[in-house]
Parts: sequence; structure tokens; C-alpha cells
Amino acid sequence: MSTRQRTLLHAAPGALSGLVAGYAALAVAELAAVAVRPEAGPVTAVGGAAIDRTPAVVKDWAIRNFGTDDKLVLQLGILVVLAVFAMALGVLAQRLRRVASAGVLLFGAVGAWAATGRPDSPGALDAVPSVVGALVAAAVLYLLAGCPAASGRPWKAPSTASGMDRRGFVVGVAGVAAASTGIGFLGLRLNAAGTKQAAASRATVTLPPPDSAAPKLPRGADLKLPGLSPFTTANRDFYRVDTALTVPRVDVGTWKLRIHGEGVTRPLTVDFQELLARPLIERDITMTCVSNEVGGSYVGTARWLGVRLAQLLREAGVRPPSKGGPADQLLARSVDGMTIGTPVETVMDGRDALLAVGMNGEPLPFEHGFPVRMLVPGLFGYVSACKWLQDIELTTFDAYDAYWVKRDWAARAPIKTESRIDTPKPFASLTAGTVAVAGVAWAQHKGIDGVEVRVDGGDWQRAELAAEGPVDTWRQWWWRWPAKSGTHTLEVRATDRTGYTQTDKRARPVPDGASGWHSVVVTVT
Ligand SMILES: Nc1nc2c(c(=O)[nH]1)N[C@H]1C(S)=C(S)[C@@H](COP(=O)(O)O)O[C@H]1N2
Ligand SMILES: [Mo]
Repeated sequence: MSTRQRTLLHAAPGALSGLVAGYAALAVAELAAVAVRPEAGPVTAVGGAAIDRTPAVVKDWAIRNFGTDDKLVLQLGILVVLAVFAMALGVLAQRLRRVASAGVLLFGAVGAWAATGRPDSPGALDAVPSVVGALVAAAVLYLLAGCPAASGRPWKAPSTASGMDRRGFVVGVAGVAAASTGIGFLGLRLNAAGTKQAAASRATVTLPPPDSAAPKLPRGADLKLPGLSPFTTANRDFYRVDTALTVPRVDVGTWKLRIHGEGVTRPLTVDFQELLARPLIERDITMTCVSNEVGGSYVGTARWLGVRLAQLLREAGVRPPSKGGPADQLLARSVDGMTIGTPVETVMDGRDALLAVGMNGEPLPFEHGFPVRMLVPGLFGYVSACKWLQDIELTTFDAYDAYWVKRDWAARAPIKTESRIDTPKPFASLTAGTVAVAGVAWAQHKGIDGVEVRVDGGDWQRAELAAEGPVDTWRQWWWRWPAKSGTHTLEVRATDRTGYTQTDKRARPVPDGASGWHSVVVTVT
């Protein structure tokens, strides 16, 4: 046996004790989090704190590379880091029991700091899961390291008492692992029960019919071509972008919305039934995320049902700045501490800004903001579309920077006119002859006037447009391409109803949305 192998063999029981202690910490902490708040669990808290502190470029990179799996990747990353540190502390405990146990408490402090520092944290109570978890882990590590077997020595040279020690160590490790698994399962069970209650509350919601139905879509607005995005995006296919590691599950029975702040002469608090008692409008609206890359998939259209936000603001006595109102920013707050700032002027300029309760004929899915979210046609989601809404404060852009604005994104961000090739797909192999090139183009609240396609940098060719739907929706287009053999680059650009043609200048999403022409390279044989 080489010295290296021997060192590893000696370290093994220590590393194992560390792992088991870490496992116990997480199980206990997550169970405690069920009692406190699911979001106060250390993995969620540390993950959330990491998200809060990640620079926009890195977040952008993560979204680009991992897509909607970015959060799973983050959580797995946290677990791997924890496991490595747990093993290291376990090995350290073989020599320095007290120091290693104190080190474990340090990790608890990090968890507690992360949990209480989240924007949605109600306070010190959120520290409890991390602290309790760390105390348990420190105790486990201290006790296991007390077995002579954990030092690694008896494995090499069984001494008199070592048989018992070894058995004691193995029984200890197995016992802690089994108990942690039981506690972990209990936590999962209880969590599922809470989720069930929220789901049950969602199931009780019946949405009244709209007082103003969505304008009927003209025939031919949805071309239904293979490979082309359908006009209406199904809820299960709708993109999801948010900072929530666990989807907030709000019990609609206890939900309330408060409207208050500068220039609010009649502060308002409404519950869900009171909100539904207002006139409801139903509208097709295309949402877009500022993080959407050119050609990306963070754009979708749904049929939304909701209350006019401007009407509620007028009820509260709010006047837009152009009519002398003192507040130019509407600050929306969610139950998970998100803040989203929207120009009051835009919300009250007559467009269909909504407090949405329904999405494609059902109550909002939990992932998309149940029970109520905001939507403002023409503005990127991060400055308009607050999910899990619970508070609206009238303030000024000078006085307050919303969540994303604190993180390098622009305070005001209208959606940029963009277009996308849906079919053919990048690097598709096609047969020579007529090929249908098709996609979508959007310029919410302006409308799409024209779409052009070109091949290999040649002349721009006018594409056919689908029948025009509402001004806040995207528009499908298609073009018949006489494809000849070879490798070709297809490019698309749109012109909106203000006469603006999409710039070819490539911009990254930060700070106010990507720009440039979408291009697709294909091979024709
Ligand atoms: N509470 C909350 N609301 C939020 C966000 C968030 O992170 N938290 N993200 C915003 C962003 S950036 C976008 S693009 C839209 C996405 O809405 P969707 O997930 O329903 O598509 O929600 C917005 N509302
Ligand atoms: Mo977004």
C-alpha cells in the first residue's frame, strides 16, 4: 500500500462522518423549514441569496446555457459544494474535533445569513432552520469523531477495543443516515401537504366570464404550419422566468392586494373575491422577457383575463404624471419579495394593462403567478409582469430602484421590435425545392407592418404575413423559398407600424433587451 493510499484510507471514515453529519443537517433544517417557511430552508435560501447577488451577465449566461434548468443546476452546485466541505470538516474532525464542529456552525451561520437576508424574509425566524441543522450536524460530527474508529487508525491496526469501536462507528453512521432519511421524508411529506392546500384553494376558483371578451381572432391569424409557433402558446409550453427556487403557492383564501403610496388619496385593500367583482376584460397579449436572445424562446402569447389596472388606480385616486400626479413609478411587490417598477404613465395611457387572474381559460398556474399577476402590453416582463402580486406602491423612479434595476438592468424597458425564424431549424438538412420558411415577429402595442427574409446576404424578400391580430400580439409570417443545394444562411427582419425596421446591430440582453437579426444556417441537398 502506498503512503497516498494509506492516507486516503485513514481519511475515509472522517469524510464519511462529515457526509453523514451534513446529510443530517439538511434533513433537520428542511423539516424545520416546513414549520417556519419553506423558503427558509438552507439550500433554497443560499440559492436565492446567490441569485440575488449574481451579476446580470452571469445570470444571463446561466439562462443561456441551462435555460429553465438553471435553478436545478444551481441547487445541485450548492449540494456538491456542501458535500465537499462536509467531507473536509469530517477529516479535520479526526484530528481537531472541536474546531471541526465549530466549522460546521459557521456553515449554519452562512445559511442563517442567507435566509434572513432575502428580500422576502420576514425576519430572524428564517434563521432557525439553518441554526438547528448546524447544531445537529456539529453534535453528530463531534460524537462520531469520538469513536476511535473514526480516526482512521483502528482500520489499519485493530487494537484491543477496536472491534467494538468499529461496530460503534458503523452503527452510528448508519443510524444517523437512517434517521436523517426518515426526517427528510417527513419534511417532504409535510411540504407536499402545504402544496396540496394551495392547490385545493386554486381548484375552488371559478373565473367569471369577461365583461369584455377578447376580440375574435381574424381567420388566418394562425397559419398552423408545421414547425411554426402556434398563435396561442399553451400554458404548459409558456416560458417561465423568475428568481423563485420554490414556486410560491399562495392560498387564495387569504390573499390580499394593497394599493398605497404617493398621490393615493383612497388607499385600497382588496381580496380575491372583491377583485373579481370588478369588470373583467379578456385580451390576447404577447409577453417577452428582456433576457430573450435574438431567436430565443422567452416569448409567448396567451389569452389573459383580468381587471384593468388603470381603473383600480383611478379608484385609489391615482393620477398619471401628465395629469399632475406626483408618482411616476408603480412599484409592484410579490409574496416572494420581487420588486418590479413600471411607469405609471404607461399603465394609465389606455392600453390593456391588467391585474391578470386567468391564463388561457384557467386560473393562473402557480408557475405563472397565481392568484394575481400584473401584465402591461409593450413592456418587458421584468418591468411590468410581477407574478404572485401582493402590493402596489406609488412612488418615483428617483426614490426607488426595483430588483433588476439594482442589478444593472434599465429602469424603463419597452419591448424591442424583433422577429424569429421558427422553421427550418438551425443546421436542418433540407431537400432542394420549395421550402416553407416561417416564424413570428413582434412589436407589442405598435403592430407588425412587414417581415423580410434574405438568403446568403442577398436582396431582402417580402414575406407573407398572417392576418393581423390584436396590436399587443405577435404576428406569424412565412416565405416560400426556392432552395438550391448548398449551405445557406437565412436571415429575417421586421418593420413595425411606426415605420421602424429592426436594426442589424447585435446587442446582448443587458441592459434593455437584445437586438439584431435572427439567422439560421441550413444545408440543402
Ligand atoms: N415575482 C416575480 N415576478 C416576476 C419575475 C420574478 O422573478 N418574480 N420575473 C419577471 C420576468 S423577468 C418575466 S419575463 C416574467 C415572466 O413571466 P412568466 O414566467 O409567466 O413567463 O415574469 C416577471 N415577473
Ligand atoms: Mo424577463
